[in-house]
Order: sequence, then C-alpha cells, then structure tokens
Amino acid sequence: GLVSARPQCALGGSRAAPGAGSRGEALKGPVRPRYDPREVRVGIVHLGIGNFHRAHQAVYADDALAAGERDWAICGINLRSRDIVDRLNAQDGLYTLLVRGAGEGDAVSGTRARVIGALREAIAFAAEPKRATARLADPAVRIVTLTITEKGYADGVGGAIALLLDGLAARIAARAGPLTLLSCDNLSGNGDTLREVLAQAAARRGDRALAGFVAERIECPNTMVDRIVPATGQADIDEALALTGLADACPVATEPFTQWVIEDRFAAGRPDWARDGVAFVRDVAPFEAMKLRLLNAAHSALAYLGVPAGLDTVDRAIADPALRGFVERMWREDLAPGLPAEVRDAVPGYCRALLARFGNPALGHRLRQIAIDGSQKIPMRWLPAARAALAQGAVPDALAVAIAGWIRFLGGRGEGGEAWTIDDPLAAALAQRLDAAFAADSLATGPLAVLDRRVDAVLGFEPVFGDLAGHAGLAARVKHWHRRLHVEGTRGALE
Ligand code: CS2
Repeated sequence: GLVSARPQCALGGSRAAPGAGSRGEALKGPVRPRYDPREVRVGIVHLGIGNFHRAHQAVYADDALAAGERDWAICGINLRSRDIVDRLNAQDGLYTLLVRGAGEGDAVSGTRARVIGALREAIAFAAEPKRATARLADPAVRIVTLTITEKGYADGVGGAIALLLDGLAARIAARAGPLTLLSCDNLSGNGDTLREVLAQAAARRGDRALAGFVAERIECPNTMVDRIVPATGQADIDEALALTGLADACPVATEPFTQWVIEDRFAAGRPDWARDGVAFVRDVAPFEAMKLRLLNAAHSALAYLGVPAGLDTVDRAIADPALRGFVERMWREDLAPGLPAEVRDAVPGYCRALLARFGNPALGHRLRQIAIDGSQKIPMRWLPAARAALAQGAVPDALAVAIAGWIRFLGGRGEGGEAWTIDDPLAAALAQRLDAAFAADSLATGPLAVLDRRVDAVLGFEPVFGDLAGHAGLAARVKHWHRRLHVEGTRGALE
C-alpha cells in the first residue's frame, strides 16, 4: 500500500476518519476510504487512467462504494503509457486526491487530502491485452467509462475503439449481457460520437453479430464532465506526503468544484449517483454547449494568447487585465448569445464562477497543458459560435482574435524569444502549410504579407476549419488581429 510514515495512517480500515465531511473529506489530515478496499467488486472498466479520471469519475465511484454500493469499483486500463499503471500497482491502486481551494481545508496550505480506494485494478494494455479484453467481457462489469481525449475518437484503427470492439466481441461470446459506455471526454455529443465511431468500426470488421450488439445492446449516454485537473508535479508529491504522512508516487491535485451531467439511459444499472451530486437529465446538449463554449473556449484562448506573452498558468493569465477583459468580451459578444435557451439564464452566474475557478492560485494549471491538441479542441470550442455568427452575416471579432492567437502560437516562439514545440496530432501537416507560407518572394513582399499568408495557410486547413476554411470575411479579421498580435504583442493588441 501507500508507504505510511505514521502508523495511525495505515490504510484499509473500514471506518470513517474522524472529521469526515459529507463527501468524505476531512478538514485536516488524510481521509481514508470509508470502506475496506479489499471487500469491493469491480463493476466499472475505465479506459484512459489519466489525472482527470482519477479526480472525477473515480471519486464518484469512491462515493458510491462509501455509501455501501460495493459493486462499483473500477478496473482501469491504459492504452499507451505504462508508467501510471506501474505506480498505481505499487501502491495497491490507492492514491491521494488533493483538493485545493483558497480559504478551505487546512488553514496553512488550503488543501484537503483524501485517499481514493475505488481503482482496484490497473492494466497496461500493451503488456496484458488479453486481460484487458477479458475484463470487458466480465458479466459483473456493467459500465465502461472513457477518457481517451478528443483524438481518441478519430483513431478508428487501433487504440481504445479497437479494444472496445474486441471486448464487445468477447462479451457476445461469453453472453455477458448489455453494457453502458460512458464517454467522459470534452466532445459535443460525446456519447453519440462514440456510438457512431463504434458502429462504423464494427461495420468495417464485417462482423454482423458485433454490429448488432452495438446497435441493440449498448447504451452510450451523452455526458458533461467538469473538473479542472492539472498534471501532477513534484510539488504535489511533496504536499501529499506532508499532509498525510503517506509517500504517494501519483497523487492528483484538483479544485473543489466538480460536476457531472449524464443522460439517464443505462443498459445494465448504475450507482445511485444522484445521491453524490450527479445530475441525470434527458438531454445533456445545453449543459455541454455551455461548458465547451464558456469554460473550454476561454481556456484555449487564454492558452494561445497567454503562452506567447510569457504567462505560464491560468490564474496568472486571468489576473492580467487585458486577458481578463478579452475573455469577458469574448463570452459576452461571441459565445453566450448562441447558447441554448435552457441555460441562458444561468450564463452570468456561470461566468462569474468560472472567473473565480480560473483565478484559483493554488492550482498552478499550466497554459501549455491546455494548449495541447488545438486542432482537436478548437472545432468544438470556438467554431460552432463562429459559424453561427457568420451565418447571420456578423463577424465574430473576439473569436478572430483567439484564432489569430492560435496561428501565432503555432509559430512556436514567444514575445520574449522563448520557444516551445507543438504537441498536436496534426502538427506535421500544420507545420508544412506554415513553412510553405514563406514563399520565394517573401523578401520582396515583406514580413506583413508573410504573416497574412500564414493565416491563409492555417485557416485553409479543412480538418480544423471545415466549411469555414478560407472564409473571406473571417480571414480578413483574423489577418488584422494576427498582424497586431505580432506587432504590438498580446497585451498591446488586446488593450
Ligand atoms: C482544458 C480542460 O486542457 C484543456 O483543454 O480546457 O481539460 C478543462 O480543464 C476541463 O475540461 C475542465 O473540466
């Protein structure tokens, strides 16, 4: 288990720690699982054991286990990296959740520590593919949750989708019964997308039984997931040890806020998660639109405008008056107006709460982490609102600034001369287009013309911009802002 430096912190007890709050989080010291982790059964398989999973779905599973629903422990499967699997297995799947928020919890650090016991197994797919597939065919498993990132759904050949199909085929053979697949990625219509990708992949395999199972025996509810979860750093490892006396090689730090909205269509039962704060609804779309277009859209804009300006974290960026003012303007003018009627009244409160969440100084949420995979995120975060505005003959000026910021960010160099690499599945194609913008006559046409050609190169890229590729009105505004960002810098242009 976790290595205890204090005997009274040994894990595995089944009683609540003194001082446990309603969600099992004590005001001081670590909170142990309120159940014996050796006495629960796996009912959920999760694909993609990243930090987000461990600070979100695993905590809801932990709540269900603590409430006495002992059949909902998790078996996590990682497709690529082994590292987290090895770390978790070395400590019996137990890890520390650090909840950081100003003014709460431990008076000194403002952090609450809670040990999560829900992750009972961790499998590296590359090392044990048969075990991974067999887990999906286990009749006791009734829900599969996924955090495979935006690009995981485009990957029809290998990866999570292939594993899921193998698992479903094994499930048919084992007569293991129906299954709910719960996508927890930031995609619009994430459940619908998952079902479609699976149906196409099953059809390509030419397996009629499998295609039939996908059509009739699985449910793929759409979900909206929300919790800000930065990557783990040495400071988190140190703080976990200091707070709990337990040496943890893979703690996860997060914010107090957490939200999960799910369409209530489950094929084979579910935990009574409403008790733990999950909202079950008929249609997730309005919630998901609000989250993607306000939270995630702002995150991406802060990243692409903030990184070149030399800013490193979200709280530093949102404390900058120019960037904060810009985000508020982007919300007000371009993003909020197109949101569905169901959520419109909630928007002002939601934006206020977002400013506070972004401003949480204890999180250290790095802009470069958010900047990863822009080509996969931008189409869902910025472009639906841009498309709607352009269709009405309006130019979404703030979104043009954000797009210009991304194009500038793709240049890989900031105002202070610092450099970064572009971490994106389409990085090579984008770099090729940008390089071509330096045409032979660049010296003659001058630097501003080169800047404009770079905008054309990226805006013309259909895998990202689709039907907006090459839109003249949008391109003119993006060129304007792209020049100004280069000439005046992020702050100068925004001011
Ligand atoms: C972020 C999200 O990295 C990113 O792209 O925008 O991970 C964000 O923190 C979460 O969606 C919050 O729920």
